[in-house]
Amino acid sequence: MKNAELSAIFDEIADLLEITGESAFRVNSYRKVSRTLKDLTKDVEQLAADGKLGDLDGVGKSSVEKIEAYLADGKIPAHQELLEKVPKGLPALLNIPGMGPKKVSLVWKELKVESLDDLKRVIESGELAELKGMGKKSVEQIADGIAFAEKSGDRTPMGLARPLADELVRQLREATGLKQIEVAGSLRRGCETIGDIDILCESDDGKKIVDAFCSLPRVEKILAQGDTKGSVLVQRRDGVDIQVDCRVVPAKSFGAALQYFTGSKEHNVRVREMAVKKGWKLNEWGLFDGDDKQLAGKDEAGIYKKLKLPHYPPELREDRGEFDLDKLPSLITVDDIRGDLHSHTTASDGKEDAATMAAAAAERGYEYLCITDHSRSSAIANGLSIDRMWRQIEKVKKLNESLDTLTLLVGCECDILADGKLDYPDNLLAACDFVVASVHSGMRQSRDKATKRICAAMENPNINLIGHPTTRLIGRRDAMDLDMETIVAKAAETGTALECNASWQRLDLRDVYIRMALEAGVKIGINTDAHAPAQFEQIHYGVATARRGRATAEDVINAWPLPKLRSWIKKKREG
Ligand code: DGT
Ligand code: CA
Ligand code: CA
Ligand code: ZN
Repeated sequence: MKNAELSAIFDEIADLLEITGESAFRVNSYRKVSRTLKDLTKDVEQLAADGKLGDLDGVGKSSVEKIEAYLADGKIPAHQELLEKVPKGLPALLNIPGMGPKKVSLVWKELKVESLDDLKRVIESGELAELKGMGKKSVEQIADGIAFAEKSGDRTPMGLARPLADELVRQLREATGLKQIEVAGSLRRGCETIGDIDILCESDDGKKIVDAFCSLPRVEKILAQGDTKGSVLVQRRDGVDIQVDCRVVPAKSFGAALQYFTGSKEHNVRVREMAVKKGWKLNEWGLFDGDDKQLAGKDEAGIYKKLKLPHYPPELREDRGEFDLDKLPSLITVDDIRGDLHSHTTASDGKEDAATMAAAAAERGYEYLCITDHSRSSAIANGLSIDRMWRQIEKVKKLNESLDTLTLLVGCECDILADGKLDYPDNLLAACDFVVASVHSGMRQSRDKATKRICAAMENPNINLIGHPTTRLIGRRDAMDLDMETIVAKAAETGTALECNASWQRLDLRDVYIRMALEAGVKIGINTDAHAPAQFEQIHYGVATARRGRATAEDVINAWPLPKLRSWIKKKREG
C-alpha cells in the first residue's frame, strides 16, 4: 500500500509551502489530505482504480491529480518543483523547538541559512538575535533546542520503533513460516528510546532466515549478512534510518539467547555472576555445567528457575534493585486498564467529536472515558471559555445518557497558570466528574516557583490528576525544573494522582518518577491524552513505562472499577 508514502509526501509539500510563505489555508489543505491518507483503511491504489479518490475527505480535484501522478510514475511535479526551490537542509529545521515555518523562512531569506550548521553559525555570530522578529529569548530557545537534539543523539522513541518492529516480525514470519520469533533488547524491556531493534528467531537453517530478513521490503541497506546474524538499516516513519539486528539460534538455545539479548547488560552481568557462583556457565547458548552438560536454555523461564531466581519481567531487568525484591510485584497489563481519563474532542483541539471518541473507547472494551478538553488559557488549543465549558458539561452528560455499555465522564484539562492559580473557577471544576490539571506554558520557571505552582494546584479539592507533570517532550524538550520529592509528597498528602501520559512523545512521568511516586503511596493514572481514536492504542507505551516503575493494577486509578474511582474522587472533594 502506498498510503503512508503519499501521506508523508503531502505533509512534506505542506512544510515546503509554509517555508516558501504560502497562505495558511493552502498549507492546511495539504495537511488535511495527508491526514486523510494516513488514516485511510482502504488501499489508495484501489480507490484510484475505482475512481473514488475524489470522495475522500478534503481531497479535491488537484489533490486527485497529484495522487494519480504519484501512482503512475512515483513523483508529483508540484512536489519536485518545491524541492528544487527550497534548500535540502531547511525542512529539518522545522523539528527544532522554537523554529516554526515562519522563522525558517525568515532565516533562509534574510540570513541565507540553508542547513543546521548555517543556523548554528548565525546564532554564534549574533546575527540571528539582531534579526527583526527574533529577539534574544527566542534565540535562546532555539539554541537550547539544538543542544537538546544533539545531546539526545540518534536514539529512536519507542513509539516509532514498536510499529516498525512488529511489521518486520510479521513479514519475516510470513516469508519463512518461523514459529518462534521475538523482539529482544531495549524494546522488549519497554525503554522509552532505543538504539537499535533486536530480533531473535529459532531455526536450524540460519542462512535461510538471515537471507529472508535481508530481503524484507523495508530494508534500505545491508550492513552484515552471515549464517546466523544479519544487520540492516530500515527507514523510520519520519525518514530517519534505524539499525535492526536479527539473530538465529537453534531450539535448544532459544531461551538462553532471548535472555541474553533482552539484557540489559547490567542485569545479565549479575545473573551470570550467580551462575558462576554455582560453578556453572551462562551464555547465549545455554546454562552449562562444565563444557557440555546443558542445564537449561530451551526457554527463558527455565534459565531463571534453574538459578532459583524469579522470572523477571523484561521491564525490570535493569539491575535497579530487582535482585533485592522478596517477591515480584504483579505488574499492570494493558488488559487491566478499564478506561481513559484524559482525552480531547473537536470542542478544543481533538480531531473527532465526543460521540466518536466514546464509540472508539467502547470498541476497545473500556468501561469509562473522560472527556477533558482544554481550558480557556490554552488559546492555541482552542480552549473553552467558561460559557462554552458549562455547555460542554451539559452536552457530555446528555450524550452519556444515550450510551449503554460505556460511562462517559465529563471533565476538563485545566491549565495551571504561572502563579499556581487554576484557569477555571471552583464551581465549574466541581461540576465536572474528574479534573486533570496541567502546565502548558511558562515552563522555564525556577525550580522553586515551578514546584510551588504544581503543589498549589494539588491543594484544590477538585483536582484529581496532574497531567504530564514534567512537560518534557522526548528528544525535543527537557523536563521542567521540579523538586519531584516535594511534588510527590504533596500528591500523597492531598490524594491527587500523577499521570503517566502514554503518548510516546511524552511518557511523563517517566519510569523512575513513577517508582518514586508509588513508594510514597501516590496513585497514578495511565492515560493516552488521545486527540483521535487511533491514539487510544498508545496505552501500550504508558503501560510499559508504568511497569518499569513497578506499578500494579492497584496503583493505577483507571484500572479501578468506576465505583471505586468515584469514591476516591469524592474522598478528596469532601476532605
Ligand atoms: P539499545 O539498543 O542501545 O537501546 O540497548 P539494548 O539493551 O537493546 O542493547 P544492544 O542492542 O546493544 O544489545 C542487546 C542486548 O544484548 C543487551 O541488552 C545485552 C546483550 N549484549 C549485547 N552486547 C553485550 C555485551 O557485550 N555483554 C553482555 N553481557 N551483553 C551484551
Ligand atoms: Ca537494541
Ligand atoms: Ca543490537
Ligand atoms: Zn491533554
